Amino acid sequence: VDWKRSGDYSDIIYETAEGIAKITINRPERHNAFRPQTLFELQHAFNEARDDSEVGVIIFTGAGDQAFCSGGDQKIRGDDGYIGDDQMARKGIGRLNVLDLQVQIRRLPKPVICMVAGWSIGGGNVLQVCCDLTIAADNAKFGQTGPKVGSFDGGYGSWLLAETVGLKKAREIWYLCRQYSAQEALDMGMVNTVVPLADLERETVTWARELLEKSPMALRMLKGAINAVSDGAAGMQQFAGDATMLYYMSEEAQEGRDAFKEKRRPEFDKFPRRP
Ligand code: 2NE
Repeated sequence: VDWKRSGDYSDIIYETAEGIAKITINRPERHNAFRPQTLFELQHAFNEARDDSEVGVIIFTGAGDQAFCSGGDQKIRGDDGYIGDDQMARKGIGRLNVLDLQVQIRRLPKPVICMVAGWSIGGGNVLQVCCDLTIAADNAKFGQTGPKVGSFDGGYGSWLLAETVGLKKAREIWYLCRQYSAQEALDMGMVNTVVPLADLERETVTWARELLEKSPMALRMLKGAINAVSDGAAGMQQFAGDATMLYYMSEEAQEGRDAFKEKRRPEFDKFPRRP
């Protein structure tokens, strides 16, 4: 794939090609642990991909073949969150802005494929769980570490994981902080497939191309529908917004708009009252 790099980022890489955006966490010296700046940049890049009408699928990955992401950068963890170099940090205030990124991935109306080589650990694995699909290399290793390092994710990290692998397995993963091979992750339904490391990007791009052949609106509605069940009112809000968008695209809704602009009564009688 002839990736074209764009954007001015320090912690990530943003690339596009053939209708695919690839977003890479680029801190391999820390197994791609994230700091506040990483998350600001990821949020920006995911928005770019959302707004680019040429992009239909997003691949989310980590630089190198040792890790997708090892979660929050413990070396810059303060007493109330992760300390960056922004105005909050100057007041000694930390951030947990990975939670905003999780929500953003869930709300993004295009499929996000997580491409995992090596470690997918802690808050990194929660991001993996939030993605729509996951392609794992055979060297991938998965796990949560919260109870070991003084952290936990009681949101998507807990109950979306439980929805994905079942309650008993989710408790085991969180309570015991064990590490699981790619094959074990596949067996418990946490990833979609496992491929040799050398084939990881090729296979992921194949999945992305397959998605690009499908109806973008159908994929958007399916992502919203599947997420709505576990996202409660917020999920329904997004789904309802999509229903409004589809209604705006109908002649019936456009008749209402046109009648207002032309200062006449709308002629809704010409539209069938569907069963
Ligand atoms: C991932 C793991 C098991 C890998 O072990 P190993 O032995 O293969 O590598 P090593 O030597 O530990 O790591 C390589 C370098 O990356 C750094 C290490 O410190 C090391 O650098 P040096 O110290 O040698 O210079 N590194 C790795 N992970 C890092 C991290 N998260 N922060 C900063 N530096 C890191 C092993 O490295 C490991 O267990 N890592 C920690 C995983 C972890 O506990 N993550 C945080 C969970 S909490 C979280 O993410 C979170 C949340 O729960 C809720 C909200 C927000 C965040």
